[in-house]
Amino acid sequence: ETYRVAIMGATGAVGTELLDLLAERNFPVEELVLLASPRSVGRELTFKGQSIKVQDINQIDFSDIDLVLASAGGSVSKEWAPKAAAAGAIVVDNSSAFRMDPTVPLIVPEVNPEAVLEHKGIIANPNCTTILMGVALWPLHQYQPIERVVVSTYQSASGAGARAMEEVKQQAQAILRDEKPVTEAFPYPLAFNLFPHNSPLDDRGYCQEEMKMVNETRKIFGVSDLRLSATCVRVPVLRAHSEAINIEFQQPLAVAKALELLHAAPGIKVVEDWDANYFPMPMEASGQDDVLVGRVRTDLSHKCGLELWLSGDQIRKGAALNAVQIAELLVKKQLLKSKTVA
Ligand code: 2RA
Repeated sequence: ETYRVAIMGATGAVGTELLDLLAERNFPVEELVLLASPRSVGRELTFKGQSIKVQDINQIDFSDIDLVLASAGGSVSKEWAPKAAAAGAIVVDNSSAFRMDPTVPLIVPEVNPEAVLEHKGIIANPNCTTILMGVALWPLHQYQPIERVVVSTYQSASGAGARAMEEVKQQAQAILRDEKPVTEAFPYPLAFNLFPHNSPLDDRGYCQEEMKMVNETRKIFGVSDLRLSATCVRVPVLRAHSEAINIEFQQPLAVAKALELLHAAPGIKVVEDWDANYFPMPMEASGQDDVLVGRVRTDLSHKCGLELWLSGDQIRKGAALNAVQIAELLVKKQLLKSKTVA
């Protein structure tokens, strides 16, 4: 069977990665429809050697679409995902609009693939930081329930979009010329700098990005009271996030056992050479499907504690790849129906 697939936000950093991944992974596309904001209408993108014009979302009849991959921001998803689902399409939404909706499965295919069976038309893609952490923690949690997590993130500019990636490069050039850097995509200069994630803060002093890691991980793991505290930081890196994760278990977990579990787990590449002091780096994680995990060590301050470090491509596994893997799961479980008459 082949499917009529629409990409919402086709010209963004995640949108273009979705298009590339559908081709690279040979997803069974009958026809690809590209949707973006009015200012991008008419632009042409290439899919499998074929040039496709970006269309205005207002002109689309979703009753002709089987699958929508949405990455155009929360307001566009809020308006259009329910309409597309009502017209019979299945929507995999990368925005945060529906992630905590109890009728919407929130899925990391390596963690909770079975949740696709519960979809009511919309499936939510978790936040990038949540996906990368979930892939790494799940194999450990399955072996030995996790009591508590403390995570610090080192988030790339790509999390704020393609323009932000350009801006940090321009800022670096400006600073090297002793000029004042332009700050539009970020509130402060990011080049040669870093700052706590600038999403809105709550009354406990946590920002939305940090609470996404808490609430989304609880939903994906099915552990509503999982104890998790996050500090999210934006760093001058282009497209891969890194995370320092401290994990507390009910019983001590030996490093050798943890490494055995991580080596065997899907979506993970263990990267550690202690003699060479070589561990996951964002520069190496960029462009890869796997989450790179390393520097696994016992927490010297807690006998049931374990520390690990990871780097993962924020645009790929952190967004577009996870969404395409959910779409592949829908096909595999015969949940995606083609409206194209055979
Ligand atoms: C960020 N995770 O990195 C958020 C949105 N992609 O800012």
